[in-house]
Amino acid sequence: MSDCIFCKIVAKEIPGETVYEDDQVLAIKDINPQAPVHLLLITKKHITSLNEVSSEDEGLMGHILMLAQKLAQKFGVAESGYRVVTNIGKEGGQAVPHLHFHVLGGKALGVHID
Ligand code: DGP
Repeated sequence: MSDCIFCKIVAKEIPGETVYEDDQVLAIKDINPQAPVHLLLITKKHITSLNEVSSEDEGLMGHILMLAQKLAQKFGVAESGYRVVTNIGKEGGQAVPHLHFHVLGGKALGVHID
């Protein structure tokens, strides 16, 4: 997707603070962190959101959740607790229409929805 900002970050056309990369996923620090640890785990394949994930992406979904666990450990929030979230669509608060998972931690996170 030529006009997708996360595709451009994956392609290194726009800089991102990379914390992990493999053939399926790029993990970067969020540009506008909501917590001391705020990572974005971005699929290299352009998928608009969880709504567009298909059965062929099952392995990728398992991989990205296991990576969230590993990065939480690496960034020191696994013991204290953290949050993994993906926003979907307009009312889900999704600003960037390219599938990504937020990993948030390093402070007590609120339980409010909005
Ligand atoms: P969401 O609302 O779930 O689509 O979250 C998008 C997140 O992406 C938001 O927390 C800010 C972050 N973001 C947007 N543009 C950039 C960028 O160019 N670089 C980085 N590192 N993060 C970005």
